[in-house]
This record gives sequence, structure tokens and C-alpha cells, in this order.
Amino acid sequence: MSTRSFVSSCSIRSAFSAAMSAMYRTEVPAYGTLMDIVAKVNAATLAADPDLKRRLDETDSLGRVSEERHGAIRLGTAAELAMMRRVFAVMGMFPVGYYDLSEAGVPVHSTAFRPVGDEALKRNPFRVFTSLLRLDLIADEVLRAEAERILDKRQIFTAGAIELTEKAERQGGLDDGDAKLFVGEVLETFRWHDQANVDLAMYGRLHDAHRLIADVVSFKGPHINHLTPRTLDIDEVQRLMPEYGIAPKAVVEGPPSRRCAILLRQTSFKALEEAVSFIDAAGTWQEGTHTARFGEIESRGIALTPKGRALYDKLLTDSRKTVRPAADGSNAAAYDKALAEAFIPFPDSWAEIRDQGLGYFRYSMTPKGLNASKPIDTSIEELVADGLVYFDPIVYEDFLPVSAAGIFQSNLGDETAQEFAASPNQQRFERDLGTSVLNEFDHYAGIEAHSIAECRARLAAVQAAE
Ligand code: OOG
Ligand code: NI
Repeated sequence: MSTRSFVSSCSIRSAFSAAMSAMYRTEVPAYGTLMDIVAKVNAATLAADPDLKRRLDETDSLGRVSEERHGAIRLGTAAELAMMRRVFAVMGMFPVGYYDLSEAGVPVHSTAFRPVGDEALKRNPFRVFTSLLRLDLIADEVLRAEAERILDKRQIFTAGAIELTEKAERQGGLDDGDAKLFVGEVLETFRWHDQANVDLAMYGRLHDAHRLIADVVSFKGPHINHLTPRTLDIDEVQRLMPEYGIAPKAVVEGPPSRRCAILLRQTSFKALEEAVSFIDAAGTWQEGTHTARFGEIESRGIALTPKGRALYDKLLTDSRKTVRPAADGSNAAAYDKALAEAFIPFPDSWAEIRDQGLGYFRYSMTPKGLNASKPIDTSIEELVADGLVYFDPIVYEDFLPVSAAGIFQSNLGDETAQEFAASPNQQRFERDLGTSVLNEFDHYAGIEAHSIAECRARLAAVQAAE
């Protein structure tokens, strides 16, 4: 079969994220409201900042500014995770990063399936933050065994999704007709089920062990629990949410608002309580509720080096020693102030961030550089100092464990967080996944190194031609 008839994995991913968005807006009307606020705020921000508008226009992303950037699911078994990896691979999404959330009282560990590489990110950056439940952290052995038994019985993928994934693997891609079918079949895995797998008593026991365990074990599949568009002014959307009748989480996660944006800022509206029915042994349905689904927004800045990340982590910890954000939002203003003050030591110009080795940059030739020549081993410092290369921040495409924990917590209800011993187990996660995850720092360092090598090669080629 000729590979020419295959559609690109990027276009399958685009179709998938558009289908998810449409499904989620229908299922969760508050999410539609959030999207409306985001579109409005983004339009106003662009109108007030023609420079930003021009830059986005040039990079060809203006039309898609307000589209979804990520979503999240929570899986129950190693087999589900391994199959999910194969499904995402068809869409050009690969596991990047390992996040241990046990430390934050959430019994899961996670990765993000995302496009890697510039071209793919530009086409459509949609990622799925994917968590695997850790029943090994549940003390009650009887309950653990029961949860395992329930999970082992479910099949979260349709027969069609499995067949088409295998076909894509065999052929090296899917043609247009199959790609459309694939998106439709895969969407089923992410759909909400308002009829639980378990009876009300079992739901209660799972819920008492941890709300997240009930969310994963009680249902037929790993319903998408949020989607996240990009906003150009996160503080403004956070401020506007109550005016539109939706309740934001107490604070924006991540760094404070700055001139030079770093890493990732995110916030959400609180998960909604939804009607669900539970089936008892006699087969009758009982009414109940479940709280899981919400909407989130994000805004991204530069990817930090390990040194920059260590400084970020330290300053964030410092700020939280001063003010710990309360779930009810009562000290939100004090927290914002403490955060802004704690981050004063983090330089707020690209030149300083680069000088101090805190962030990753992509280098490219200036007009002057295009006419210059230099020996191949000229240091990047000299090229910058001579005005031969530009440096632009590389955008952080991954997640932050403390922020993710904040997002999880604010949607698990305001009851006191449960304690688990911190027990990262990346080896176990990768064994269950069936592959290792890409290390995000190595990845950004590689992009930077590649851009430097290209500049040097170009300057040396000019020299050789002289
Ligand atoms: C995932 C929470 C993490 C983020 O943006 O950090 C996340 C979840 O609640 O399942 O999506
Ligand atoms: Ni999220």
C-alpha cells in the first residue's frame, strides 16, 4: 500500500481535539461559557496590542489562539495505559515527562502525551495529561482487591478503536476514511457515562478511600475531566469568571504575572456536581451525584533549564511559606502579593535570563549575521555580543507537578488533603506504559543546541566560501 494515501498524524490530532472540544461543550455548558470569556478576552488583548497580533499572525497561529491546548484523563490499569500510548501515537502524541503526584496527596502518577518537534506543535499543540491510578498507595487491602477486580472487567476502548490502531501500526498510517472513523471511535473512550459501574455503597467506600479512586474505578471509561484553551490574559479571565456565573479556583497556579513569562500559569473553574445513577445487585438504578468535570485555561512562557527550574521551585516554596493559598479563596490577594514578592529575585528580562543560564533559547541569524563569517567553534556568547544572532525564548510545552496538584486538589473538594508517603516510581510507570518517557529538559536542551549548531554552520560556510 502506498504511504501517499495516508493523512498526517497532525491532521488526525487536529480532528480529534476539535471533536473533543465539540463534545465537551455540549456535555459541560459551563465550559462553553469559559470558551466565550476566553475568546472575548483574547480579542480585547489583541486589539490593545498590535505587536502581539502581528507576531501571532506571522507565526500562523492567530486563527487558532483560543483553541484547546490540553485535556486530562485518569486511567485505572497498566493495560489501559499501554493501549492509550498506542492510540495517541497514531495522532503523533508521545509521552513526555514523569509527574509524581503522591507527594501532593493524590494517588496517581502521570505523563503528558504530546506532539514533539516544532512543526507538529505548530500544526496543533494538543496534549493529554494522562494519570494512572496507584492502587498500591491504598492501605485497605480488601478494597484494593475489589477495585482491581472492577477495573479488570472494563474495556475502555471500542473494538473499532483497537482495530484501527492496529491497522495504523501495520500500515504506518491511516487513509482519510479510516482517520475519520478512528477519531469517532477514540472519542468514545473519553465520553462521560452517567451510569456508574458500581452500586452506591461501593462508590461510597471508594470515595472514602480517596475521591479520585471513586472517579476512576466507578465508571466505564476515563471521561475527559477538563479541556484547556490558551488565554492571552489569564488574570483577566480569572477575574471575569464570577461575572459569568462560574466559580474560579482560588488562585492562579504557577509563577506570578511578569513581563517575561516563564513556564506555565493555569487556573480553572471548580468541578461541577453532576447527576449519576448507581446500579445495585438487583439491577435497579439509584440516583446520586459525582463531581469530576471542570474547565481550565493556560498561558505559557519560556522553558527553564534545571538551574532556572530550581530557582522557580525555591521561590514558589518561599512564597507558600509566607501565605498558603486557602481553598475558599479568602487569602487570594495576600497570596498573589506574597508570590509577586517572592519572585523578585527571578530576573525579568530575556537577556538576564539567558546570561544567568535560567532559560532555553532558540538562536537565529540577524541580518548582520547573514553577511558575516566566523570560525565554526566561535562561542555563542561572542555571536550574541557581535549582534550576529538573535535569541528567542523556547516555549515550555510541559506541566508542573505543584500546579497539577493544585488543579487536582481544587477539584477534589475542599476537605483536607490526604497524606501519602511520597513515592515516585518512574520505573514502574514506564514498565506499565511499555516505553520510557522523554525527558523534557534534554528535549529543550536539544532544540537549543541544534539552533546554535545551525547558526555556527552557516557562519562557517560563509567563511569557507570566502
Ligand atoms: C489533571 C490535573 C493536571 C494540569 O493542567 O496541570 C492538569 C487531572 O485533574 O486529572 O491537567
Ligand atoms: Ni490541566
